[in-house]
Amino acid sequence: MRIDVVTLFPALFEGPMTESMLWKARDRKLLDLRFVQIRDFTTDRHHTADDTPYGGGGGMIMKPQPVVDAVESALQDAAHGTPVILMTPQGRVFSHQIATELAQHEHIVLVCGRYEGIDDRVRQLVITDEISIGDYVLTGGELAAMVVIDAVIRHIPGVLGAEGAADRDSHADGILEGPHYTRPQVYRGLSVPQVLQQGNHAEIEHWRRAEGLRRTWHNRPDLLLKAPLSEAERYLLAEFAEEDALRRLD
Ligand code: 21W
Repeated sequence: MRIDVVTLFPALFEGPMTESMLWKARDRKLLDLRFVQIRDFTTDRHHTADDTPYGGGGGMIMKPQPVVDAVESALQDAAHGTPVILMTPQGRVFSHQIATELAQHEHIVLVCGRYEGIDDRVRQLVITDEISIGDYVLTGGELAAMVVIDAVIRHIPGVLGAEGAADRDSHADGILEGPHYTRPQVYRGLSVPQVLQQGNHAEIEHWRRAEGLRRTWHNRPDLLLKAPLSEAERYLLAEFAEEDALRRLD
């Protein structure tokens, strides 16, 4: 898979993109990650990439021409339908599903904004998708692009090693994962649950699903509206609700 990142700050990617999984993916030629420096496409002698906003309001806005030219250089020889994604707080919120969807493409382009934003004609002319990574304010699109790259490349066949399949991930089936343990058997007085030590795989699977459901109930009840649950699982949820109700009576 090829990913082009269009940015004023390619150096921000150096640390994260040369470590661990990302690096292995690049090393094994599964990921062709490139950076396009927007400033290289400015035409004045000061290499100006931003300007003041029409209508006032303060802050600076990225000029359209250097960004559009940078995107078009990333798209040279690109297949029709190559996603050109603007990282923006106004985008649809990134998710596991969007990550798997993007991983199906042979090539994607990520455009990172800085300052107060990018002249909207960039969006109108070359952008096909807009993605936010959540409802909080960052200083630019670069960290958000790194989050997207990390989540997407896990779905390229061959990138994940012994850690296992991306379709077993938390979020893949709409409920959270349960707790994990390794040795020692007792740490600061806390024991590994009996069921994990006994090695009955059916019971272990059942326990993991139940604990995952418990975490989902407590931390992400919003996920339960969409999760496909069995009769037995809905019964477990009713038990968690009852436990909570009883605790409130204490
Ligand atoms: C954030 C630029 C907010 C402009 C009041 C006065 C890309 C992002 C970004 C940014 C504003 C993503 C303001 C989640 C994010 C990104 C930079 C609006 C701020 N408020 N996902 N000025 N959050 N952020 N103006 O911030 O480019 S994806």
